[in-house]
Amino acid sequence: MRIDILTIFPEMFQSPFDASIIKRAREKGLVDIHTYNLRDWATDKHKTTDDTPYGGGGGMIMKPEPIFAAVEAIKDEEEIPIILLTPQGRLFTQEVAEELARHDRLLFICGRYEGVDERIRQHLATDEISIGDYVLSGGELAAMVITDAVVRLLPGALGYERAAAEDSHATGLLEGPHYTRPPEFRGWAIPEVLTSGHHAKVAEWRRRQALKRTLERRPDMLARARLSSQDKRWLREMGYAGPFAEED
Ligand code: ABV
Repeated sequence: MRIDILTIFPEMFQSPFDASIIKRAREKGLVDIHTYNLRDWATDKHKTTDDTPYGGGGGMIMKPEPIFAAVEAIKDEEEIPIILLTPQGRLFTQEVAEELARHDRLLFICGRYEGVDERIRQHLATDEISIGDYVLSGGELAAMVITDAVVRLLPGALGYERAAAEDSHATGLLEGPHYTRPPEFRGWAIPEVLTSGHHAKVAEWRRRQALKRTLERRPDMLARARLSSQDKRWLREMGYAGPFAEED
């Protein structure tokens, strides 16, 4: 996969993309990430990328010309997703990450909070995404969050680790508690079942813990989760009175 990122702050991307899973995925050739400084497509001597809003009011608005010129220089013939990061976009979820991971290329435009010229969303962007209902200063951190969530879904990106398909949110449930050595720490022992060597009992315990934790913390997720009849019986025993999703 190739990911292109247009930003006025390319230096923000260096450390996050040079560590951990993204670094390894880049080294393995699973993803090729390029950041571009929008100022390189500004045409005036001050390399201006924003201007005051028509009609007055505060804040600066990102100008259309450098963004159109940059996108036209970076993408060639093919139709590729041109994703504007904006608080007005559709909410980013694991499902959106899975959708983006199926593309061969992605191009992110990092807007600033005050806004971008409307002609960019009308005539250039093919998608608009927000990472949550809170205010960021610009789209850069959103582009990093989305890149991380997408890259770890690429086949081979997780190496030894558990398949991404088993993660919280991918399964539609939160995970239950995890433990590692020592078996007793400051008088706190781990649950006995985990050292029993009884794999079926461990699997059942984990599933019940995941259901319990989701019920306690994110009962809204239970209405959408893929659940067996046994899961549903356990949840009813635990006091869940809400709806379940249709099975497929
Ligand atoms: C993009 N907030 S996405 C640009 N949740 C500025 C703010 C912002 C985004 C999001």
